[in-house]
Amino acid sequence: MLRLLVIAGVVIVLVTAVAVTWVALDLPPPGLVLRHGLPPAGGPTGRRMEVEGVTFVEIGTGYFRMGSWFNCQRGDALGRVCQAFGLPWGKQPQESGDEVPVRWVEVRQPYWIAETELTNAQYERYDPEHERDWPGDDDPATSVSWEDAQAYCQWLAKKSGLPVRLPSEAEWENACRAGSEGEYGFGDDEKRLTEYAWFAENSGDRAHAVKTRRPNAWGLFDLHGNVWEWCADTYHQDYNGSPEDVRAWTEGGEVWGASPIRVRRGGDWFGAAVICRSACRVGNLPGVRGDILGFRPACGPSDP
Ligand SMILES: [Ca+2]
Repeated sequence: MLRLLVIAGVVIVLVTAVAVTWVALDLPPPGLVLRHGLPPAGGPTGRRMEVEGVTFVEIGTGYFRMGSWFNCQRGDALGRVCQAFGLPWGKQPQESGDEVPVRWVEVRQPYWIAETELTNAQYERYDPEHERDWPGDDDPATSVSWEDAQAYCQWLAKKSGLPVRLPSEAEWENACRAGSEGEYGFGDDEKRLTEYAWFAENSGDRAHAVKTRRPNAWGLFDLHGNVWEWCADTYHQDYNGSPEDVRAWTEGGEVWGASPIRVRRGGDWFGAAVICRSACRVGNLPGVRGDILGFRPACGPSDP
């Protein structure tokens, strides 16, 4: 009997020690390790394709951590009104808010994402009547609502026979992080943002041609800054209940009137560095248009 009690005690101590270590090191859920060893970070597979003038980069399977312990927005009622109108608040530590809980997300199947924001020239193959906010062919197409962006993706899908669509938030954040767990795809040093992004400090109050700042580690441009990018998801106030993989989270979420709020990502030429962070999220009505807001299409399966 005594021997059994000793064995049970040792087992309890061991299990507790492992659990404490797991939490302390913030390791991924045990299932991930058991199935795959340490989770691979994923990244570009090396495959690229061009569809109607749009270059897509294939992102491979793997795991990444989504979210942040900091928030660029207030999480209260006034903050949500400001979110709806795209007004940023300062970066604030958050125990609750729209970038938590930070969590592991799995890319179960490769997906494609455009190398750049969609440009005027690319968008106008679909809509020749599009009125440009920015004059250049290679400037990002703006004044496109979420519905316009959806319609473009559906047009390109039909024309190409490929599953072109808006990226999910998780796909977008994975592409933006490019393997980095810092505030930005290149790490935490805000001073380096000028190398990678057009934003308030260097834009001269205008959007710029795509691919005129440095690419991130996965060869993708302008995820940070230049123009905000629509994602497929409805806007939720936090990540509780979100999918464990990169599929778009479209069940539930915030509603304004009868309309679901949609998510935009990445900050813009007008915004401060804080809103260009990889984890920053803003919700908007899907019909909103403006010269700070565009998108980059994605393609491929998002369901496991
Ligand atoms: Ca952008």
